Amino acid sequence: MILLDGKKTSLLVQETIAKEVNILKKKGYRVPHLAAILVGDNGASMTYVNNKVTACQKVGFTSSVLEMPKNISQEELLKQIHRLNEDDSVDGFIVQLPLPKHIHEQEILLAINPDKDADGFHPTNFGRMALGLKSFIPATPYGILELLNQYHIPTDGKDVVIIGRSDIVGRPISILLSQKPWNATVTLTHSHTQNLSELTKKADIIIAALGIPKFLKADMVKEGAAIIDVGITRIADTTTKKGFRIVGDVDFEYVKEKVSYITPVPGGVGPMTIAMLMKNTLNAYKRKYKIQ
Ligand code: L34
Repeated sequence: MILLDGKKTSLLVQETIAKEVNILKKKGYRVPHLAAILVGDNGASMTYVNNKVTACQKVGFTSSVLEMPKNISQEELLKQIHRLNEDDSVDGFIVQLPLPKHIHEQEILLAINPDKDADGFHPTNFGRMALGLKSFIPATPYGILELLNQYHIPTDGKDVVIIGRSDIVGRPISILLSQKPWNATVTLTHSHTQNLSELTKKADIIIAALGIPKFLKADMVKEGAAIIDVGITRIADTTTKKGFRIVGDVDFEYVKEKVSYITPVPGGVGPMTIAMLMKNTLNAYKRKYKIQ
């Protein structure tokens, strides 16, 4: 079994970006700038945004975080987005999800200038991606593709089963893997899927992105399969310093004995998400200044 090391791979991606930033600097360009809007005080969201800021420092980007109270109005949040849309010093920005219940998420994402949409969540970018046109690819699916690529895991003609149809992970990765150059045969499963095990047991690659800890058991996977675990649920654990531990959607201890490749949680898809957000930000910058 080979562990798909997202931490190590994310560092490789970030090193490449850092080199490019250095070249830009030498040429007298300013460095790329990523902004993030963080609403409320969700612990996980705060950690993820912090990790994004740290990555910006690592690759040499400018970053800024706009922290908003959890009772912010729809109107005020839209105003902040318009401000970032118009701020020429900001190349890309994200609105960290989830948002509080009273906020209309679709309207918020629709307000982001597609050229600055480093998450690729705007319908224009999602539509472009689905048509195979140039677009920002959502960071988590992009990270999964990069991990498969770095470890030379073939997808061409392979059976891929995805568990979970979210707008951020399941749906976009299903579209991407079915396209060229990946050429996989994709099955997108969800809570209404019948006989899920029958499908997963035939899969060469399984992507678990449903958000239920340890959902994918050893008896659901084929010997030698590749397993991508996107789950990152926090479970209370008083024996740890932080008071919780992070558990993936895969029953790792048992599944790992049976498969060829598997991502750990943490240290798998999470760090790749961060690295590919950096890549999207650099791409937004390069497109803006027509570099390459
Ligand atoms: N707008 N909202 C927007 N864009 C995104 O791309 C995200 N996502 C998801 C949640 N909301 C979002 C993220 O950034 C999930 N996500 C994310 C980012 C980073 C990590 C996990 C999820 C990450 O760094 N994970 C570490 C452990 C972090 C910890 O200690 O909790 C890991 O090793 O998996």
